[in-house]
Amino acid sequence: MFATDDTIVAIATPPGRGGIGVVRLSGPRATAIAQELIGRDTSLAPRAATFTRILDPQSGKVLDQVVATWFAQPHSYTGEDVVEISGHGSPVLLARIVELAIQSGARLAEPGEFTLRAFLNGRLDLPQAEAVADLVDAVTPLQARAAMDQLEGTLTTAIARIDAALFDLSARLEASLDFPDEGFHFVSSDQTVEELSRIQASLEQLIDEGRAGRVIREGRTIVIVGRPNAGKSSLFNALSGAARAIVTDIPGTTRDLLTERIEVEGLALTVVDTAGLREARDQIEAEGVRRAQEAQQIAALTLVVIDGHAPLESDDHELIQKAPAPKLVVQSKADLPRAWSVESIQTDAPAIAVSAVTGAGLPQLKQRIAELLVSHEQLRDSPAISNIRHLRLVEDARESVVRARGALEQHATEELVLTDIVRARTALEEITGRRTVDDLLLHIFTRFCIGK
Ligand SMILES: Nc1nc2c(ncn2[C@@H]2O[C@H](COP(=O)(O)OP(=O)(O)O)[C@@H](O)[C@H]2O)c(=O)[nH]1
Ligand SMILES: [Mg+2]
Repeated sequence: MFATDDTIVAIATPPGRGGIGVVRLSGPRATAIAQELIGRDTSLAPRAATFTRILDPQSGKVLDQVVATWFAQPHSYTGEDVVEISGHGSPVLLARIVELAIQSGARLAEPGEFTLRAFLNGRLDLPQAEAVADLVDAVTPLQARAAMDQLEGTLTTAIARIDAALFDLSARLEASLDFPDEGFHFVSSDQTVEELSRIQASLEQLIDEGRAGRVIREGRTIVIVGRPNAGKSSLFNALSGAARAIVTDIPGTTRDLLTERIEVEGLALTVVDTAGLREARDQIEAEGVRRAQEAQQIAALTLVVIDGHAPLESDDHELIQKAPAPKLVVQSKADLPRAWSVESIQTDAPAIAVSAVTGAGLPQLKQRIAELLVSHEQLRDSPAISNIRHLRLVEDARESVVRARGALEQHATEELVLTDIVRARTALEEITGRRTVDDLLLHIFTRFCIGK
């Protein structure tokens, strides 16, 4: 992996112009290098912002007026000496400051390297470091809240509690192993089974939350299907708030898949508009229909649009039935007189009347979409766990706990039970990063942007 004993530098603000731009230095020579950049007239002080200027050594002229802040180790983001130089937000100036820092002995930081150092120096555990990336990537307020909770340590606390219970159990089992002849059992088999059940329940609760957490963190795809002219493209445009899809009264207008990212009740969703499902008139339409059917396979939710202004046909029932669950029936064109009532369709799927023209029913539709993807409570309290890596490891831990219980119930030796408990703990330690391999760190931290 990367060296950790040198001084790294990078632009910490987003590329492009801005009111200010920040160059960040971290490492043993951060202050020395910053001091070289600003010259001898002013000197940096710990925990203080200093108004100063950067001199270009080539021309001897002032390059920029800046504010330099020294965060003395260990009370900094990385745990090392950090200097943040806030200059004017010009990409050319910031690049020049970085260049000068490199000439003075700094190295250009790799993506995520500041946060990696924070992790290696014990300032953050692994879920917290991962939360930093999620927070920066968040596109909805709900995603930001879930990431912030993780940064605040909700997952770490939950894992630590479970790990402490496992540790306690293993300590007592080991004690019984060490003193087999004393006629003294540190832990009864019944009691152990009971405790393992409790631990299993805690892990299962996390796994449950994780399902909703993943929907929040990763978003989901919803697919709009229906017969030609049902009003699919109009609904797609209404949901995305833009006239993305062409709307005409000519059946078969939409022939390829159209996708748009939207936010619904804090969830980041991708909506897909599809070609109308019918006997295709030509090759292009046939391909469109094939793609529409394929899109349903990846959908987390299917919206089946049925023209509310035209009489129901047998095809419509078939369409609703064939759509994969979970699905929602949308009775379109609610601003026009209705040709049928939503009660007349036989399906377990909820049905909602919506007008793409007036927007009536759209808020209700959005709410139902969100509820079908995650439950009400899960939308209210952000779940402790949302990352697939964490979820897999919690599932591994649960499996080991179940195995330990099974072994106990079959009166296996304490050693066997212990092996599974140790396995469960190993999985949990991999989440928090107490046990890590370089590959995993590389995988996690290269996801970051440079300067983070
Ligand atoms: N009055 C009314 N007309 C609609 C509504 N939604 C769609 N339409 C009309 O129905 C026709 C077909 O719409 P379109 O969205 O292209 O349907 P698609 O073929 O399913 O994509 C167009 O003439 C639209 O203007 C609606 O909510 N109200
Ligand atoms: Mg269309």
